[in-house]
Order: sequence, then C-alpha cells, then structure tokens
Amino acid sequence: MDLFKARLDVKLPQLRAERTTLLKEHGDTQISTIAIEQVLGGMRAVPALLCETSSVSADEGLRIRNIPILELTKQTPEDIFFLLCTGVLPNDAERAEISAAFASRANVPDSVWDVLKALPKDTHPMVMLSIGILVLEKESAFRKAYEAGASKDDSWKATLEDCVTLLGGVTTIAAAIYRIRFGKGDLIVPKSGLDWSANFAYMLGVSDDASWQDLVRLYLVLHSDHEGGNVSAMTSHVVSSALSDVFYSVSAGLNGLAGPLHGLANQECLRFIMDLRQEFGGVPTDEALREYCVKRLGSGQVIPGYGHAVLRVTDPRFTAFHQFAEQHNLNDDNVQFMKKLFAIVPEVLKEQGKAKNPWPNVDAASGSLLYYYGMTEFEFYTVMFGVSRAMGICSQILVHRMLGSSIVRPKSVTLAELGSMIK
Ligand code: CMX
Repeated sequence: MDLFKARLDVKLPQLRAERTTLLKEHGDTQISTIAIEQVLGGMRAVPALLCETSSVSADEGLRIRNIPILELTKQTPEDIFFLLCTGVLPNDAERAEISAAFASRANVPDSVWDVLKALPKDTHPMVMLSIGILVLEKESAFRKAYEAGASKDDSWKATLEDCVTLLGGVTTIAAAIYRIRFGKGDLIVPKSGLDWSANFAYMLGVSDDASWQDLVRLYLVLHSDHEGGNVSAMTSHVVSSALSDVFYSVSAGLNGLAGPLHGLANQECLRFIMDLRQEFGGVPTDEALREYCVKRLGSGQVIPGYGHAVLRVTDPRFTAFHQFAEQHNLNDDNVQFMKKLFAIVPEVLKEQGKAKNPWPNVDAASGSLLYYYGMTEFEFYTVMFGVSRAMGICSQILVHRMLGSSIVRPKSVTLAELGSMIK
C-alpha cells in the first residue's frame, strides 16, 4: 500500500494544519445553538461531528468528497474507498495496488469459520457478520502498534493496514455467511484475477449473469458512505474514538445498521413487498395499493424504504438503482411493485402529513434488484449494505486517526435539568 500511504502522507500536513488553525484561532467561536426538541429528538441537525469523507444535503443527497453520487455510478468500490480516504480518484497504478491489497487479504483465518459454524443455525446474518469481523480483531496492526508504544502521529498507518485487512476479508466472510446460513452448499473460494466486487459476486454464487456482477459493484458503490451522523457511522466513530481498532468499531457500527429504522429497512422493504404479493396474488391496481398503504399507516406501521432523517427529495441512490432496472430491462413482480410504490407512496405520506420526507430512500429499490437475480433470502440484504458501509466507516476512522481526533464525550442532561434550563 505504498502508493496509497504516499497520497495520504502528502495530505497529512495540510489536514492537520487546518484543524490546528481552526482550534487555535476560532476554538471558542459559536457555530450553532441547540433546542430542547433536538436534545429529545435524536440530536437532529446538530452540527457536532466532523466528517471529511462525504456529505448529505436535504435537497441533493449524497456527495462523496464533494462529487454527487450519481456521477460515481460507473466506478469500482476500490475507486470509492480511495476517494473517500484521499479526496481524489485513484490512477491506474493506485487502483491496481488497492485491488491487489484487498485480494491478498481475502483468505481469512480458519477461526472465523469455526466461530460462524458454531452459531445457532437460525442466527441472523447481521449477527454473523458482526461476530465474523470481531474474530478478525486478532489480526489488528493498530492494537499491536499501540501496545508496542507506537506514536499517535503515525497510528493512521496501522489503521490503514487494519482497514485493508477488514475490507479484504469482509467480502469472503459475507459470502460465506450467505452460503452457510441459507444452505447454499460449499463455500466458494476467492478467484484470482477478479476485482473486489466481482469476486464478492462470484463467491456469493447467486448468478453467472454479467449484469449480476455489475449490480454488486453498483450496490457496493452506492451504500459506501452517508456522512458521519447516521447511526452506524456515528456509533463506529464513538467506539473508535476510545482508540478501539477498526474491527471493534466497524462491528459496533454494523450492530446499529441492523436496526429496522436504519439498514434493516431494506430487508423490511422486501418483506413488505412479499406481503403485498401474498395479499393481492400479484401486482394490484393503483387504487388497491393505495388503500393498503393508507391502512398500514393507520395501524401505526411505517412504509419501509420511504422517508429520511436528512433527505427531502428522492434519494439519488434510489434513482441509480431505478435506472439500473430500466437499463437492464428488469421487470419481474417485485420490480413492478418497487415502481408502483414509487408512484403511490409519496402522495399517501404527503396526505398523512407526518413524514417530513415522503420520498423513497435507497432501501426502497435495492432489495427488489437483488431478488431479481436470485438472492431471495432477504434477511441477508443488510449484510450486503454492511459490506459496502464498512468502506465508509473505515475511511472515516482513518481520517480521524490522521487528524488525531479526541475521544467523544458530550454532556448528557436529565429531564429535570432541561426544565431548569428553561427557567
Ligand atoms: N412511514 C410512516 N411514517 C413515517 C415514515 C414512513 N416511511 N417516515 C417518517 N414517518 C413518521 C415518523 O415515524 C414520525 O412519526 P412520529 O411523529 O409518530 O414519531 C414522523 O413521520 C416524522 O418523522 P420524520 O421527522 O419525517 O423522520 P425521522 O427523521 O424521525 O425518521 C426514518 C427517519 C428514516 C427513521 C423514517 O423516515 C422511517 O422510519 N422510515 C422507514 C424506515 C426506513 O426506510 N429506514 C431507512 C432509512 C435509510 C437508512 O438510514 O438506512
């Protein structure tokens, strides 16, 4: 990873100088106030976290290093990881280096399989992923360097090593989880000559179709990062701020991704579509679907895949998947449901008047496409998301290590203290 490290080495002085200047010259400048509804409402919109890798705006959605995600849909995940970490897309030599580095870590220790195979057969795939990553922790270069008394200034180098070990291995682990958990037969070993996402698509053993490989590539690109305040990224950052290594930190973040209001929504989306198929025995009329959605909202359930804590427009990642379905002429019942829901749900949510954003997020489309290619086990979908999101989390942790960021320790208050603050 010499080329990769060299890029970061060049960036380092400017990055650290920027932080030092802000702290020294403007450390006590007020940038925001906080209202009680934010304290009680999940700290929504409080600008209290630093994230250099990507940003999400209400009216446009995700930008990675200031490039709109819809301009990055042809890249490889290796390109995206390099971009997240360094701020630029890799040249050919850098791309080859990172692909080779991931491939060199694709074979994980046998202890991972021993642990995964010992779990109860009906363990959720996200539990398996989180545990599989924790088993890799034994390999942590960062922890070893810390124990050997390495300087804090250089700790990012061991962190980068850990990121590559984690990302190189996570596709092998995730593919194995799919095959073990859903009885798909022998594990498929990584194949030389394939890049990271093509190998992942191959090891899953879902389809030989070339466009399946392309979907997995796109999937890993689109879910890679979503700035620093979402549950998984923020959780990982908090854990990592205690100088826990990336294996502890990513595993912790993925436990948050496993929640139905966050990454599990893609599983819930497909479950929702399967329930609809059963209810109607096929694709219903617009009016029947509309009534079903209204009834569901009336019973206090959410419509999975719709709404967002930040976005106020259609998620561009949904648009990218929608375009993929059009370009590849995917048109089974689930894809039709995905399109029909897009035409109906926003109006229903607007009429209900609760959701601040009635538009679809990425989860409204991703599952239908995976299902189309034969990945019908929707409990696995959040693992696909997790593999991709591990890139963003790793890159965010790496940048924090480069900056020497502080341990996270905000102040908590009681309801009574909030009451007395009003007075
Ligand atoms: N269906 C029904 N009600 C919804 C809704 C939806 N899709 N989206 C929001 N609402 C409701 C909220 O539950 C909330 O109701 P209460 O006031 O009764 O609590 C109200 O509308 C206001 O919520 P909001 O401010 O618009 O949204 P939040 O920031 O609180 O929550 C999110 C955001 C994503 C959790 C929410 O939109 C939701 O539950 N969506 C469905 C699940 C989903 O798709 N999650 C994936 C998000 C992407 C990701 O993070 O991975």
